[in-house]
Amino acid sequence: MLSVEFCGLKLENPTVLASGILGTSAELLKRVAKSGAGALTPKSIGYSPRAGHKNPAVVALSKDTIVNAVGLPTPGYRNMDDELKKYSEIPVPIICSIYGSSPEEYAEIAKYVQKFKIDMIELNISCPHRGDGILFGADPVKTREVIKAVKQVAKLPIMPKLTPNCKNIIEIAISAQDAGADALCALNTFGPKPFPVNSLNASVPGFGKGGISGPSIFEETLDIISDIYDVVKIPILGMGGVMTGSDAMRMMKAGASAVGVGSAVHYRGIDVFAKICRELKEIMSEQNILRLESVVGENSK
Ligand code: RRO
Repeated sequence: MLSVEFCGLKLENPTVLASGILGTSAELLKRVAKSGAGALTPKSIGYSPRAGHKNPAVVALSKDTIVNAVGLPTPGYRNMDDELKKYSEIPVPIICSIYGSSPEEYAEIAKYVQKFKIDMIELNISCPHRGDGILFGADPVKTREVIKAVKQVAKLPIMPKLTPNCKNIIEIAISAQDAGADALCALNTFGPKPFPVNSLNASVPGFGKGGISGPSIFEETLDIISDIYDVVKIPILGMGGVMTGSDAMRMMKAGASAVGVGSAVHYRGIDVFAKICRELKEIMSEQNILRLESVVGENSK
């Protein structure tokens, strides 16, 4: 059985579209649902309209690494009603991702978006290249402040998205849990790293550097998820370089209750969700696994 329960959400399978990959358009998100995703996370919605960084925003650094510096483009949460209304037509759970510049902004957006038919709120405290230096997720105190502010208004489960770009992610994860997070999303992209121009690419992201994703970050992500699983009780949405059913299975065994899929959409197409599910089913039958939920954390340290 591929179905999993994640933080009270019933998912037909554990694959979740990661935020930032396919925008916020309800029509496109409907296609992703039809392509087999168990849940969807639209691009993070911010407080005020913001244009984002110059193009190119997403560049392949090597065959297994993608660099992005999209720059949090958003129409601003008050200008999202048309799309947010249409999310009610999407047949799988929606995890609405939001970001702000202060705990109060997060709380205000969270209060607003939950008027629409969404199922969970992701707090993006971890974009690595906002350009204004704010990285709430690198600081346990600021992480707690954002979560506490949102918790006061939230009727839905809330899930901060953690960053690997911090001194001690275990401290951040515990702080998030203690502040009232219902789940953790781990992880956002690595970096930003300076972007060496090489023979594989002609262009540099418009921002000059960007967050790293793709298969090259998978093993490191797996280790971090396993470390977090060992210290928290709340469920983890694991993501970072998952390409195949085998990767998804390893991530669940490391401690993820559901698995985010992002860069794999670029590598394997929009139907990557169905492909990963088929591969997962094969592995389950080979390994005699009846319920996917039973493997979560099996290989943690
Ligand atoms: O928009 C972006 O450039 C971006 C965001 Br909001 C994020 O959370 N992570 C990322 O790698 N890029």
